[in-house]
Amino acid sequence: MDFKRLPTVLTAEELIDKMFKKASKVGGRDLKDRTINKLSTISNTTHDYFQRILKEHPEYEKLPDFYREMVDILVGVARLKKALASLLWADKMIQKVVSKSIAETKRGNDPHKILKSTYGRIASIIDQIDEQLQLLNYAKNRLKEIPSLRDIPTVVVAGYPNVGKSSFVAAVSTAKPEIASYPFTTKEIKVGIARINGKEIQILDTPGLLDRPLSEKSEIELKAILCLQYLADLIVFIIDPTETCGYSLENQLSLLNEVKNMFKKPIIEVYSKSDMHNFQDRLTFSAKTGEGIKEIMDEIAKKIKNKRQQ
Ligand SMILES: Nc1nc2c(ncn2[C@@H]2O[C@H](COP(=O)(O)OP(=O)(O)OP(=O)(O)O)[C@@H](O)[C@H]2O)c(=O)[nH]1
Ligand SMILES: [Mg+2]
Repeated sequence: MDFKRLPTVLTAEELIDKMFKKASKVGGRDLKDRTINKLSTISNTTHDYFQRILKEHPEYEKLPDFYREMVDILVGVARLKKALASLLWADKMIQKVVSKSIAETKRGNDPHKILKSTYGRIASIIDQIDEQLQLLNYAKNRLKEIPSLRDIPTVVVAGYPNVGKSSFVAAVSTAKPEIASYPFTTKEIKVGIARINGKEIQILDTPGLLDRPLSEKSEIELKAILCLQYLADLIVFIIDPTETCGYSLENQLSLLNEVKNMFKKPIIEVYSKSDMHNFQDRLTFSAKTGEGIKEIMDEIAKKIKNKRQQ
């Protein structure tokens, strides 16, 4: 599923404008014929327009868990379904109004009058779904954030904000995440590819997590949780013992415990920023000097191999 291909959606005003402009260019043998042509053009174009949008959206409820829950966090599956249903409704209503007006025109009623009143009714139908059209456009922009993932071993890098997760991912994979000295620099999931013994693995950079109950976690943190829950074959948990990240070692270790209890997945605990400290009770690395990175990759290789052999 590639959410980057969802269509742009016009607002009600833009759509009405587009439809009527199109109809204004339609001709015919005489007034009656022209009116019928204009009306069918409007119903055909709105039908095609709505159907094209409907076709581009997946069946959200049937998406794999990770994607469905991401959509739920970013936009809301129920809201999206409602918006898509409203397009179907508008499509049907417009078809109905137009066929009635065409029949009236054929019966010899005043084409000018019919055209004017039908335009008014179509505009009012489209106006009624303006909010839904705007929601679909919002969804297009939000759902772009959802990464396209491959079915290969997946390592999820997690930890408190600012501890050096992105620096690690940048050092070992093809991803080029933003790195900065303030918390929550990473707001979206970034996917990098790394090679281990000639085989590709995915390494996911995630937003920082704080040690607090799930119900209090922000939208940004929830994205990291979904990766840990649904995508991780292996977790690399990064701890910054220098506390230059701005958070205490105690809080970071408490989050580590929570992650261990919550996900029950193979985990590698590592200290970052080894150029600034001498802690030795875990694997340690420095993204700055490159020290210790190879050892962590070796450990990842070992754990992934074990997992595949299970
Ligand atoms: N001295 C030193 N600084 C580092 C190292 N790794 C990262 N930093 C610094 O730590 C800060 C945070 O690095 P990031 O890689 O953006 O941290 P992050 O965990 O991805 O942060 P969020 O995305 O906000 O959660 C930056 O100022 C980095 O330059 C390291 O090995 N040594
Ligand atoms: Mg980051």
